[in-house]
Amino acid sequence: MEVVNNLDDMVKSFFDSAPVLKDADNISNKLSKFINQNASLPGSEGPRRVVCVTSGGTTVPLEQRCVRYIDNFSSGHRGGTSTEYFLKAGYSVIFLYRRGTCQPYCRSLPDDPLLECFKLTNDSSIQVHESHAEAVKSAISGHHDAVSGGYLLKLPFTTIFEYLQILRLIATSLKILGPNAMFYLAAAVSDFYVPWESMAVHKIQSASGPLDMRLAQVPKMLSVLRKEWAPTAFCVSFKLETDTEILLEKADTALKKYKMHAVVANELSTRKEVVILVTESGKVSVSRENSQSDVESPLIKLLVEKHSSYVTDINA
Ligand code: PAZ
Repeated sequence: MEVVNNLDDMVKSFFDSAPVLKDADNISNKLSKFINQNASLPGSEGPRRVVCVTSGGTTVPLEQRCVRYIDNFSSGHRGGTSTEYFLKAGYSVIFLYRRGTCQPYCRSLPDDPLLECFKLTNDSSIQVHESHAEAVKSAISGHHDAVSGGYLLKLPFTTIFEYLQILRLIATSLKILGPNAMFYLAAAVSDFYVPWESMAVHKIQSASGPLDMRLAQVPKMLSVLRKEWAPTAFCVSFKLETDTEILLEKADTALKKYKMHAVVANELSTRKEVVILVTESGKVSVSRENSQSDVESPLIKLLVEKHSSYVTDINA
């Protein structure tokens, strides 16, 4: 495997060797329609703002005709919940999510909603179970209002290749919104991958003995996003660690190194209860009010305020 060190070369090599994105034209068309529509809609302070929320984890395929892949734990809860709060705050949302992970407005539904929420009546029509009626109604109406109103565009990904190719399409399309665009990068993105050209084509055979595989480093696209793809957008990235000792230091480094406007630091076991918002002006601990509420509610409120100040400063 050729080792590429310089960031520009790593980025070029990643995209040049990635498998062609299926449906790229369709995704681009959906994006331009959504962004143009929203660019002409008024928001509470100037034009309507659009946020790209990324959610869930990327997979790293080990074979081109993929049977096995490396995955991670992310459930998409953060992204799905945050999307609801951004919509509530008057933003339009491009929800870039891992197929099969949590969806906005579906948090109160059981794991298998189709089978658990509905029942067949004696005349074979379908009825909602009384116990799930409220959750089903609120999921359908929240989702329907957002999608049919043109405020929510959902784009799925599975692999690291799809994720970064779609993120690039979104970022370059959002460039026209300048500072009114926000990136809220909550997806758990693989740090390592198998380059497509060095990947086995067929299922790796166990008879060949222990597997020895070298993974390349995924280029740090946050830098590219800030410098090239959407240089005036407001960018929020996430930092997850399991060791609290290093969490804030790593978040600080990410803020400076990738020139983020904010970094949300969270620890694996407490991520639904508390996060720390790291910005140039300091660190703020953000907690949920009680066990029934969401930490995303105060977090998005704070970020919306920070985004507003950013837009005002840029326009001044
Ligand atoms: O998806 P989820 O709700 O289970 O978890 C959210 C999270 C921990 C993936 C997110 O808050 C986060 O920190 N994302 C970035 C992870 C990273 O450092 O790569």
